[in-house]
Amino acid sequence: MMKCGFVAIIGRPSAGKSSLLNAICGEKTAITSPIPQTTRNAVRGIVNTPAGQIIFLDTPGYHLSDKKINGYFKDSVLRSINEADAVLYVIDASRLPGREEFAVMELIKKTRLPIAVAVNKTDLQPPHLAEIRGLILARLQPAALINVSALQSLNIRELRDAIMELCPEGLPHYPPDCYTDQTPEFRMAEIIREQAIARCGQEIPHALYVDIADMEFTPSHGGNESMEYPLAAPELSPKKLWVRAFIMVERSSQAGILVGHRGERIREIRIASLRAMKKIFPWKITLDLRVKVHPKWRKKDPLLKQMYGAED
Ligand SMILES: Nc1nc2c(ncn2[C@@H]2O[C@H](COP(=O)(O)OP(=O)(O)OP(=O)(O)O)[C@@H](O)[C@H]2O)c(=O)[nH]1
Ligand SMILES: [Mg+2]
Repeated sequence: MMKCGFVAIIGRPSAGKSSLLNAICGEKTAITSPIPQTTRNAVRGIVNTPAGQIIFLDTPGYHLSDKKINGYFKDSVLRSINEADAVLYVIDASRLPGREEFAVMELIKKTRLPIAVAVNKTDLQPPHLAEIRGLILARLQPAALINVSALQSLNIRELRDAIMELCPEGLPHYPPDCYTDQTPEFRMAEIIREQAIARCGQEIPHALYVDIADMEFTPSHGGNESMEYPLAAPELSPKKLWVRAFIMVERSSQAGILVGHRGERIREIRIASLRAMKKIFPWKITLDLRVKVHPKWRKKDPLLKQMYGAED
């Protein structure tokens, strides 16, 4: 009998959840960066093997903070847990667990779902590895506890197979050639955000979001363009896509940094984004990318709800 299950990926910011998802999927499904709190939405990555299908829900890093925006991220973690048949707990083995890590363990324990633990970043030869494994075993009863490296793809297949074991029996939810359910619009915004984060300092990443303002195909086919997955192969799609996007920041000083001297930085972000888009979309894309200031957007509930809230 085939397996099919939803698996929530839970862990602290920067534990390597999204990197691990990409390693397991073998596709770049979720954006990653060294800045904590990169992931903001529960992003789905789908893995198919002869044994069955796993639908991973990558979540924002679980973070103890009272900021308004963080409440949305926490809710997203809880919603993913509610939807899940099992939990993949990712822990960064290069950091000794503290208060926040123990809070994550508590949260996971409370779910009563089967747990697989990925002890990540073992490529860094973490000195506290044995201690961390001991702490996990003392606090959780994981069905699997596996040392991995998302960066070097160590033990990824073992982890994947162990997670499949935890999934219930069932038929696949998605066609086998799907590896994500994100809309092209969402993925474009994420790609631009990743490239912007990679090119600015520590504080700006949290202050920016990307707005895809306009998308238009030429030649147009009456506006009813199919953007359903799986996308057509490039040779089957002679269409051109024109996209206008804004990188939104909170202050004009941040806008200045993103634009750069004579527009150098925004140009780099645009070119790198196009390069990344070319790898996953079948269309020839023209990107009009600008920076705009949206003061205090992180305090505005309607926007936060629209971007990071529940779907309905
Ligand atoms: N050395 C090493 N670095 C890793 C590994 N996995 C991830 N990283 C790095 O850790 C940083 C965070 O990775 P992400 O995958 O974005 O982490 P995340 O848990 O999704 O973070 P949030 O979305 O912010 O919660 C990035 O700089 C990754 O390159 C690993 O196995 N080894
Ligand atoms: Mg992430």
